[in-house]
Amino acid sequence: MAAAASNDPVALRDCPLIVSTDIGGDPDDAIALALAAMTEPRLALVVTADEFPDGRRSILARHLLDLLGREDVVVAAGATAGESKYWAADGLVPAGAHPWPLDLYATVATLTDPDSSAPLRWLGIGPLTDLARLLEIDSGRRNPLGLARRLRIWQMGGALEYRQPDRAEHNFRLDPKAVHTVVDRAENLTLVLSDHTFTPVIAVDPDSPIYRLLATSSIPWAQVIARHLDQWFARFHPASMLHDPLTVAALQGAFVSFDHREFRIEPDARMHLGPGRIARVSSGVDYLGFLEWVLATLRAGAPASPGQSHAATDPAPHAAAAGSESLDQTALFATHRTTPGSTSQFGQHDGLPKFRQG
Ligand SMILES: [Ca+2]
Repeated sequence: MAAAASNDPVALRDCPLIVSTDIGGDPDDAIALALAAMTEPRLALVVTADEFPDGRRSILARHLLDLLGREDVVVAAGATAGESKYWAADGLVPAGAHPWPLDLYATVATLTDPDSSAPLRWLGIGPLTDLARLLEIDSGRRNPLGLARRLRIWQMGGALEYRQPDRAEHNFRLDPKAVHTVVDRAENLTLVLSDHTFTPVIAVDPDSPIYRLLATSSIPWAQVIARHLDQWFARFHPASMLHDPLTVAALQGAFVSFDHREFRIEPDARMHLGPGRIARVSSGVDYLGFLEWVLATLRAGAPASPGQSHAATDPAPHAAAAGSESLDQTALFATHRTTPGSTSQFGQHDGLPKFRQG
């Protein structure tokens, strides 16, 4: 089957999708999960990098998916790697909600026929701990699923020209050993580098159309994400960069271009070009097309075709639609963010706000 040998997002569209996330800290994970829930019918499993003993990240993922009408998606609290200082989602889930312990490997096994070679898609938007663990478990099985070969992985993380040369990018830094395991073993790895996600062009702050769309909506899922953003702004940073939503777009073959590059990984997970491992890494981004797609998709509560976001001009009949602003705001957004020489609202700060992945 063509998809078995392919990394083409279109050919892989009908393959099950697993999302690995540290949702609950930087709200870009919650926005990414909402976009995936709206646009990926084959979204099957969400694994949370849940370092809190109460599994709160998995509870938040479960609640958000339920509000988005995706009760069909399984949620599992994953490994205890992460950075507990980043939590910005207090009081956003129903009282008494609790996590459901699941065996991650067994759950992944239910998504596929063990005798098949069909691909599974993996969207990594947090530390690589659970992915590494799955690859290790699988390789030690008498009858492995062949995950190292079958997983098509899109991971947000790594950097070739990190702005802080003395440290690795955030997701890589959280678990360097897992990075080595994944880079050594996974045969189909695509990295959306911080080099391309860390830019104020895709930062959401209280003046952003994306924030206003969510904050002025009465739809419950939109309210949860808006309150989550509020807590993030109040506790950590004045904006949230859309690192993880951009990785969702990359998984769908939209807005991000890639090249095969050869690189090595330091023990602390810093990346350098040169002999070592080869993977597909991001090489360029259509930021404005991406922002229009995010806004149109959230407004419609349903898929907006990449590059055709203006098709969503009709008020969406979908019950989950967040839309209340006119689509004209999309054009304003694009203009606002790209005026040559403009730093938009960031020009009002002494310097760029310090972001999570910094
Ligand atoms: Ca994340």
